[in-house]
Amino acid sequence: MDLIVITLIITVSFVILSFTSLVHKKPKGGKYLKSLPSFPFIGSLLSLRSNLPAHLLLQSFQKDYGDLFSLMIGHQYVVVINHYRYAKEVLAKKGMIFAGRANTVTTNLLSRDGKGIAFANISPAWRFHRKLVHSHFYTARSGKETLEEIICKEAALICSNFEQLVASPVDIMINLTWFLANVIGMLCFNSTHERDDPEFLKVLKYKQGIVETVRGGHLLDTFSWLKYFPSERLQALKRSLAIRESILTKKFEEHKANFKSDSVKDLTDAMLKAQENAKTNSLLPGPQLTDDHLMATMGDIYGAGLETMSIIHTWLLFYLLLHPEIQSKIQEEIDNNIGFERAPKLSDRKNLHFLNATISETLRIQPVAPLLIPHVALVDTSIGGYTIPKGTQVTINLWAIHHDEKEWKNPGVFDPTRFLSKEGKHTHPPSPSFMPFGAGPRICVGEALTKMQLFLFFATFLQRFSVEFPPGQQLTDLKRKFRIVQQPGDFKVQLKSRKKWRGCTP
Ligand code: PLO
Repeated sequence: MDLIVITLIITVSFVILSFTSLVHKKPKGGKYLKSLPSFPFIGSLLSLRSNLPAHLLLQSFQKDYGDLFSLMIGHQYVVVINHYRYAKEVLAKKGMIFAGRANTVTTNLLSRDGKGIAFANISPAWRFHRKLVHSHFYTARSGKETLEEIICKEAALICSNFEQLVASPVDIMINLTWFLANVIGMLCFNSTHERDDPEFLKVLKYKQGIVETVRGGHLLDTFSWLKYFPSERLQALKRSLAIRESILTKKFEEHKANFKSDSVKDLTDAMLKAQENAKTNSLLPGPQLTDDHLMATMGDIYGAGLETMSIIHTWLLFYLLLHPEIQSKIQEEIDNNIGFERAPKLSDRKNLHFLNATISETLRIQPVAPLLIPHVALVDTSIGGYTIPKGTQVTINLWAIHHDEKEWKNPGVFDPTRFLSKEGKHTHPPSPSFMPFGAGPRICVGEALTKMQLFLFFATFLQRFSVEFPPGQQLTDLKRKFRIVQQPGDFKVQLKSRKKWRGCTP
């Protein structure tokens, strides 16, 4: 780096240092949380240097700092929660007070400056976009396939595809992602991809590019002025976003050209219809239904639908490989309750207790976003009686909550039976320390979709197949890549068509 840049960094740092020390003084008289050691300008960064992923590092501070403590990231006051009691206070009881989102360089780029759903601050428009998605996903739609029909059709298709792949080990992640992309693609755009469609491969590429660069606790998100300096990470994010932009814009323009308000086929049409209605209905938030807003929501839903689903399906499949006895139990349940004459349906959920328990246990042991997305206090408030000034960022350590030894016996052990009653029924979580989709006003919009999809896919899959590690490729765990989500490493499986299924294929 040349001298001018270094001098610039030092000057800017001092300006910011003096500015932040004026602005971020905590009001006197409050009851403040125990804090990690913190220094001017860098905050607690020295204590945060570690090879551990952030959720494990923050959990490790629990011993000395308790379930609720604070730290400084640069000049940002951050509160960390490692216990469900405080998490519920923030997410549910005071959900509206803590419903803000942090303003960071990378999430601002991703969300077109805070638009859409996941990274937008709450507002009537944000609520409207959420409702639109919710009602499009879950409300019965006349003349159109239901969510259940879409998932069942795509699950049957991928399973027929798997039939061709039983001869040799299969790269499972890409195949699962293809199926999941088709479900969310149908919901968002009423379209699917062929397995080798170049556009699908481009989607995988940009998705990975975004996940690798967005909000990874990087310095760029701490010191936003760094964006004015050359940054490979920022360039990589911009490149991925440009690919996403070209794909989503194409879909959006096609929808606009063919739009008929009496035939709403997918989420994009539903949003275009709301945009059209807003022209005549002053109760609709017209200024927040511009093309830019719609594209942001589209990007969030398609992105979240694809990424989170592929992570959780991959983990569940991996646990089936690790525990053949769990696999057999689910298959026994399927054989007894569904048989082979028909495909599984959503109404079978009430009978397949072991599969439901396996889904819950996967969501517990491997939270997709171990630190959720940080919440921000919109006004001066409190958590557990401690003073929380407006603007505080709250990081909820879902990993610590789902692995709390006081709440879960041997939390690191995969054991679906913890979600079963004595009679073998899938019951409510045995501990309140379980919130895989968050809680309160910002709870995940895709919660019901995720549970439906996991159930229908694995019921369909296990009716037809068993899975094993390919010979000589036995694993005991997967590598994890922790970013905004925790991605599992790739692995191969050996599919085996079940004898019973082969005998009775409907
Ligand atoms: C995944 C990559 C996409 O291209 C963009 C995107 C949008 C929404 C994000 C999602 C990514 C990751 C998972 C997130 C989701 C919003 C809610 C979800 C963060 C970055 C979770 C698990 O909180």
